[in-house]
Amino acid sequence: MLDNLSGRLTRVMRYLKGEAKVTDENMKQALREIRLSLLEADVNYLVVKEFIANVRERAMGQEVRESLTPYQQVVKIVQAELTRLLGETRKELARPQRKPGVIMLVGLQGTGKTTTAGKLARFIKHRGDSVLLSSLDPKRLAAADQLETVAREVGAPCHRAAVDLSLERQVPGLLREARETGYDYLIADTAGRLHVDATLMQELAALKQGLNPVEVLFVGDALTGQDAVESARRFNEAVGITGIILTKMDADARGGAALSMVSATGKPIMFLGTGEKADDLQPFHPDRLAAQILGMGDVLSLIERAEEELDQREAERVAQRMLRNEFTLEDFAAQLEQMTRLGSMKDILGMLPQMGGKTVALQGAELDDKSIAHMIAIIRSMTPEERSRPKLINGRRRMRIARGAGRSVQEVNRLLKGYLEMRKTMGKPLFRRMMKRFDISQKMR
Ligand SMILES: Nc1nc2c(ncn2[C@@H]2O[C@H](COP(=O)(O)OP(=O)(O)O)[C@@H](O)[C@H]2O)c(=O)[nH]1
Ligand SMILES: [Mg+2]
Repeated sequence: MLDNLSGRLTRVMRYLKGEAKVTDENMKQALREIRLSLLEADVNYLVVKEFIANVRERAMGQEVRESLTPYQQVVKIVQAELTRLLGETRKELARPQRKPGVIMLVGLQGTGKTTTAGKLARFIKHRGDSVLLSSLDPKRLAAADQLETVAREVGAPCHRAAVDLSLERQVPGLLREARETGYDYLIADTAGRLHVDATLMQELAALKQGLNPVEVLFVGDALTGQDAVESARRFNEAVGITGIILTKMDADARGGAALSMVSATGKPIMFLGTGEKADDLQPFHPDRLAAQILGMGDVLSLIERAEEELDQREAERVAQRMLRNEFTLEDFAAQLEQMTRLGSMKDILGMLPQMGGKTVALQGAELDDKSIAHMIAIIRSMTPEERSRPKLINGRRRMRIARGAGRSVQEVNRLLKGYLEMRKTMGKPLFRRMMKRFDISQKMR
């Protein structure tokens, strides 16, 4: 996700890190690079201009000049500005005053509305609310079929509009039925078109009146960059939206849509679609994405995601141990095991803090489930004492462990190196602050 932009910005930051002081000269150089990174990411040029002006003003001001760690100050400023650009704070899905709370999905054809309807249903169910999916696209039979398939996958009920009756006439009955059954939410999947057109907008506006939704979410394809931004603006003008879901972020290396959306529409990004499967939906947190773009990883999202699948107590225990710097190889093995249960490995590892551009724990290792199984086998082949005191593991022990696990000594070495680097990261102030913000200690009380 946003790999190109992230790579470039991380390099700029590393360049500044090599400089003892922030001067007019090196700051000018850095700002030029940041500007190019953003333009290359397809961020709107006016947005870039303002961004650079803000960073320049703050970076050349007193706060940096007088600071002992100018590099950190600049990173902080860039991170804050990125966060602002992405919308500052997370906006949660609105709670309905009256059931069902209707969430209407709008957008062009092929952007991912139907897929996202399923993902959202799953998200809402996970929160413990009930949800009904509804296909309000009677002109295309295939549309309702697709939504039914999606609904079955996530275990949510699905309603389809009758083809022989106008939508306006059907909506009151649909709402009444949903209310009487007691659904908390109703997700309305609507028709799309290839281009923004007036008829579609009128239909959607009329439908919105009938549905009286708590959210009208524009679903945009991140890969289409500024086109997605432009169509969000048009939908907002014609229909009025309350938020944005950007799909196909898994394939978007640039990031122009994500970084321009909020300032172009004034509406928050609420979720990111990160794949074709039903659980490939991430609640959007501006601060976390900003940290991730700057190569600082997204530890909070990682923990949140892991937590969903894990025993809560186990997650807290591991987090506590990380904070106390007691994260042993035993914990590492347990984490790896949990990871294999958590969907795509690449996603998870992408969220770990990056150091020097490489994922900390597993440098050079293939990031698939098989190699994770090998790593677990290696740890399992150690004695309990070795697991708690890895310093003991000398050359002879390494050979024994490798033989026991049926792996090579190089793999054992790589695993130990990865583990030690991970521990080092856990000792770093940034990581510890993020863990503290997650506020484990409070939860334990
Ligand atoms: N890679 C990726 N593909 C997605 C994502 N969301 C949707 N898609 C794919 O985009 C295509 C169009 O999705 P669909 O839900 O039918 O779009 P709709 O026409 O707006 O309802 C399908 O092939 C989906 O699998 C996403 O977040 N990542
Ligand atoms: Mg569809």
